[in-house]
Amino acid sequence: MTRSAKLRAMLLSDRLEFLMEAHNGLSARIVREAGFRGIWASGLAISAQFGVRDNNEASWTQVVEMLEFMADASDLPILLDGDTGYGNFNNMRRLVRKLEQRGIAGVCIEDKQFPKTNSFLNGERQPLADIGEFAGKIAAGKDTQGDPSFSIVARVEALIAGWGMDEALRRAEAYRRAGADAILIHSKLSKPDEIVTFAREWAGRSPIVIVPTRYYSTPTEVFRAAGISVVIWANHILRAAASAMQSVAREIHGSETLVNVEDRIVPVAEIFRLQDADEYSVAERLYLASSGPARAAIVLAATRGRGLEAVTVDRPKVMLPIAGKPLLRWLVDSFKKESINDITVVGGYRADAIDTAGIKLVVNERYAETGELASLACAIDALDSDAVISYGDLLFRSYVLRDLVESQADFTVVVDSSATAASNRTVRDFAYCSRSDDRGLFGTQVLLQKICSAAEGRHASAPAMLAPPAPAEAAQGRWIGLLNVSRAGLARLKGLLGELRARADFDTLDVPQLLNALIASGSRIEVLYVHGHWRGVNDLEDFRRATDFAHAQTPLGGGPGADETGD
Ligand code: SPV
Ligand code: MG
Repeated sequence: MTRSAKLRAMLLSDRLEFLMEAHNGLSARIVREAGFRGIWASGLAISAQFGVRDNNEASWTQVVEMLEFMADASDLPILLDGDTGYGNFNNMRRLVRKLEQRGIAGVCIEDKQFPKTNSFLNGERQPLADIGEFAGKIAAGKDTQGDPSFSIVARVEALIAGWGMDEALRRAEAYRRAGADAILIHSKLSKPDEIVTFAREWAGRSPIVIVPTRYYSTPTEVFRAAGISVVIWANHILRAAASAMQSVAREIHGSETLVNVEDRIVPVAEIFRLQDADEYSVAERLYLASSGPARAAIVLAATRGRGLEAVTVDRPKVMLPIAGKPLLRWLVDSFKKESINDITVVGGYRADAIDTAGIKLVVNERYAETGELASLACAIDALDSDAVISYGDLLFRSYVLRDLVESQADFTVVVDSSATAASNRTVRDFAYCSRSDDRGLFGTQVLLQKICSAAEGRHASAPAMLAPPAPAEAAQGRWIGLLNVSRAGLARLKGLLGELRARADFDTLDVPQLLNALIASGSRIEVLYVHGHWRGVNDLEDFRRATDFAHAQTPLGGGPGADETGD
C-alpha cells in the first residue's frame, strides 16, 4: 500500500484515526516509533523549528525540503499543512506535483489569504478567501495529482474568523463539490461544541478532520461519537521539545556542569540509533572495502627508556615532548595521514600519563619483567587486518610510512642503509639483507636475512636464537622499528607468537627475535631501504636531536642547520 493510499484509508475508515505532528526527520521517526499511523507536517511546528513565524516566512520550497527529510526518516503517510497553497491555483498545482514527487500523501489547504497567520492569533481579523477562488484552487490540485490516492483536505476557517456555522457549512459544501477528499473544521473554543454541531449538520457528506488544540480536555470518546474521521494532535512534539530544551539549557547555564542533566536526557547512543548509524557501519563494510583495506597500527610504548630516567619520572618515553608535542602524537599524526585510524598503543610504565586521544590504549601490566613480544601479544589478537607494528620512539619523514604501506609483501621492514655500526651508539636492530642498498635499482627486491636483537647485542658471544651472530660491521643497515604486515601475514605472525609464548624465555624476547623466527619458519620479509630521514629516541642525546629533526618536519620550521641526516 502506498503512503497516499494509507492516508486515504485513514480518512475513509470507520474508526477514529490520529495524526501526530512532526516537524523534521528526527521527530518524524520518533512519531513512527511511538506507534502513530500518520504524520501531520504542521506549518506552525515547521516554521518554529526554523525559528520563524507561522506567517509563510519560511518559503514553500524550504517546507518541501524538510518534508523530504521527514519522508526519508519515516515511512508513515504525511499530510502536509499547506497553509493557503502558497499562492493561487497555479502555485497549488506546482505544490501538488512537488509533493507527489517526494512521496507526501496529501495536503491540507485553508481558506485564508496568503500570507496567512496562525488561526490562534487574532483569528477574527483574518480575511477569508473568496469561496469561488478557493474552490478553484482545490479543483486545480485535484486535476493536477497523478496518483488518484493523493488527498486534498479543505480546511474551513469560518468559525475561527467568526463568520458562523452557516458560513462554515456553506464553504465546506462548496469545497466538497470542488473535489476535496475531506473537510478540516477548525475551532478555537475550549469546548468541542462547534465541531460537534458542524459534524451533526454535515451528516457524513465527507470525512471530517479536527484539531483539538484548544478543546484538548474533551474526552476522545466525544469525537468518536460525533463521527469524526481523523484527529490531529497538531503541535505537541514541538512543544515537548521546546520545554525539554528550555529546562536543560537553563540548568546547564546555571550550574556550569553537565552532571545534573546527563541522566535526564537520552544518551548519545540513542541519537545514533535514531539516525540508523548501524546501517551505515554495515554499508561501510560492504562498499568502502574497494578504497583499500583497513589498516591498523600497534605502537609499542611500554618502556620508560633507558638513559632517559631524568626526564621520564612522571611519564613514559613516548610522552616526551618533541618540538611542542609528545613523541607519540608525532607517530599518531603520521599514521592518521596514511588513513590508519585504528591505532593501539601498548603502554606499561606510567601508562596513565599517555594521551589517549585518537588511540586505543592497552596496558602490559607486567612491563617491568617482560619484553617487546609480551607487549605485542597484549594487542595483536584484537587485530584482523593489514597492520603496521612500530616502536613508540620513532620520528620519520612521511614518505617512509607511505612507501611502507604501499608494499604488497606479507612482511616488510624499513632498514636505514646509512646507519652503520660505526655511526650508531646502539647495538641492536642491525639488519642483514640479501643485498645492500645500491640506491639506484629502485624496485629491486631485497630480503631480510637476519636482524640483531637486543639480547644478541648485549651478549655478543651468546648463542643466537636461530642463527650465529654476525658482526655488526657486516650489516647492510639498521631496522628503524617499522614493520608492515599484510592480513595474511598477521595470521602467521599470531601463530608464531603463540608458539613462542610456550617458550620459557618468552618474557625476554623482542621483535627482532620474532622476525628471525619468521625467517626461520620460511616467511619472506622484504626490505624497504631508506637513507636517513628518521630518528629513534634512545637516550638524552637522541632526545635533543629528535627535537631538531621534528622542527625540520613542521611548516616554517628547521631550515639551514636543522639536524637531519639523510638525503
Ligand atoms: C498547524 O499545526 O500549523 C495548524 C494547526 O495549522 S493550528 O496551529 O491549530 O492552526
Ligand atoms: Mg498551520
